[in-house]
Amino acid sequence: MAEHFEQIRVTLAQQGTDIEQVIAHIQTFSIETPSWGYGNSGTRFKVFPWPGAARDLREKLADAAQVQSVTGCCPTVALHIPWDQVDDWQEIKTYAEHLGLRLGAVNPNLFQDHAYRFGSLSHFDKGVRSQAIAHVLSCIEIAHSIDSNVVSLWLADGTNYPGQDDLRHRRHRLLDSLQAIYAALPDTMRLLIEYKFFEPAFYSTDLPDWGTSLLMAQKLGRNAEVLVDTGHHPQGTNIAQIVAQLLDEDRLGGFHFNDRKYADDDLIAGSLNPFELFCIFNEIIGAQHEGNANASRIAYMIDQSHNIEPKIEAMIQSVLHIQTAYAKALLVDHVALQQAQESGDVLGAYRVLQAAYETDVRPLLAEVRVRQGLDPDPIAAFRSSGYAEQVARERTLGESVSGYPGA
Ligand code: LRH
Ligand code: MN
Repeated sequence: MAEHFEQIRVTLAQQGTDIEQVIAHIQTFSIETPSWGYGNSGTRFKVFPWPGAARDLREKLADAAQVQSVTGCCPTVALHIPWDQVDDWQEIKTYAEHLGLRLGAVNPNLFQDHAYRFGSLSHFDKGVRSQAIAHVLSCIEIAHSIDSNVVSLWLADGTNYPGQDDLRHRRHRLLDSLQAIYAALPDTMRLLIEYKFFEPAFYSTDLPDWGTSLLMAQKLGRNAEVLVDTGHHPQGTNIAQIVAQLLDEDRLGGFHFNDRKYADDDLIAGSLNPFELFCIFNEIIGAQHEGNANASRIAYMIDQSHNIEPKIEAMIQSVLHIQTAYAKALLVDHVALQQAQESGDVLGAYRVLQAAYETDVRPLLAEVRVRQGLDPDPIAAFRSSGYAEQVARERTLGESVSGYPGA
């Protein structure tokens, strides 16, 4: 491992990159894990209960603390309301801090109440829209009470048939509702607007793409930004280019990392398209190199459901994939890249990225973990902890509040 690390140091030095700077960036890079990724989840066909799966917020936080203890880069946990609703937010905030965690982005749920058959913030019935707005305002209250500065909004709103509703009227209603929400947002908080091109609506979705979310964010104000869920695009979409555009518009609020082969599969990030993840980080680090302010305030979050695999280990694996893509992107020789780009050296430019992408950064990440007093191999550390077996013994398959239908 050490000689490999030395080799990376020398290669970087040759391109004028100080490996200590790279390590410093990796040490400050953090990834938020989703509470709902630790509970039982599935598809519309089946939820396979996992022995020892977290059944409530306390157990989800305890499992997230395991991920933090072996990776050292996941200090916050995203919440979903009402899946994670509790009576005493101060008590759970203290419990999280006791575990070495902080409570992160608050995700309202505007897709599971019976009232939302025809939508929530875009619904034609003013009463339903008010109910939905009230729910988001209560989530802003929760975020305030747990010192979280992010409310992350995804809407299932849309239609299933042509003519079912007036698409411009839905847009007007959506903007009105978002403006009522934005008016209640403290200036210290950000509203992230997530988009998705389809599902559960199958004809039109009211927030289908980055452009629609960006337009809404720009109409609302400075604290409204776009959230990019990597599983929410039509096949063939160049997500790295969307990232470049949002950075340029200073409205890239955050990510929901996961991976997919077909639709919104919510699989382990980087498990199918690791080069896509690398290209996304290359855009962010390239912008950072040019002083883009947005690039240093991005909320990196995971949004996955682990339907057949062990949930905690899947989360650790995801974190390793994301850290790896980020570390490889830090190795890009930006001077050589710009020279090749501005001299029309197409393949030369590609090979600059390829050189970074094909660098084995495991010794680098291992070094970072050792310096943080961690085991260089988080998966091995977790497996040898016996935690998974312990919770499987302790957590009988009782009543669980995962929120996933049928879970
Ligand atoms: C919608 C989504 C959204 C969450 C949900 C769990 O597909 O990506 O971010 O609310 O998954
Ligand atoms: Mn998402």
